[in-house]
Amino acid sequence: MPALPILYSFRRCPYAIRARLALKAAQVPVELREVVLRDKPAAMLAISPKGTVPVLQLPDGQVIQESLEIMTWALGQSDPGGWLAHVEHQAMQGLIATNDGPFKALLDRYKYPERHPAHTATEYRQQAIDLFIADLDRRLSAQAHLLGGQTSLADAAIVPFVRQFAQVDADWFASAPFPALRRWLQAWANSPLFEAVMAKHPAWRPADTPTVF
Ligand SMILES: N[C@@H](CCC(=O)N[C@@H](CS)C(=O)NCC(=O)O)C(=O)O
Repeated sequence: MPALPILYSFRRCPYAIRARLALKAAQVPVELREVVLRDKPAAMLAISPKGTVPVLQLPDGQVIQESLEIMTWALGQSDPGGWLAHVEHQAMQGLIATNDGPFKALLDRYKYPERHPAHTATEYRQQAIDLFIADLDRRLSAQAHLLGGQTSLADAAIVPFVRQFAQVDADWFASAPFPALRRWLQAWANSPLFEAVMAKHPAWRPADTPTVF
């Protein structure tokens, strides 16, 4: 059997989730190595000293250490769902940049307000709504996916972060005034693709038999 790419991953990390979504959607098999963040494997740090997951090591030795680059690499191999087709690349990059930059910063503050005492959790949540969440809901009221009638890279890249936002206070989110966003999140979370990428795997140890994902 030819060597597979190796993915260092952490189940709950939103960046790793989106990388796994793209790899699964592209039907690119990889060897999955589940990482414990407080005890990262030496083999991972040797190829990616910055120490974040996900990291993808290709059989030719090339190392991809940014989740979005892993997504575009995977979809460049095969893109049966057309996630890179029919989308305005500038609009897609803009949405993902807002997600990864200011929205992620507010999400961390909303999750851990005690580390950021300048505002309360409710204030950080409102800032996240004003910045991003209300806009996503508006988009999804008019169309099934963030950039139109078809799933795109933007949906997959952003959904793990919206899921975290929803989980901070699930009771509040269940009746918050964002029904279209709630529907979109539910559809993703209940999809076989999402369920497949959220399967649990024990932490990887070098002597283990490879787990093919
Ligand atoms: N820009 C990176 C961010 C990845 C990232 O920050 N991952 C977190 C986990 S969600 C991480 O590995 N943090 C290092 C640590 O917690 O030690 C990417 O898109 O891949």
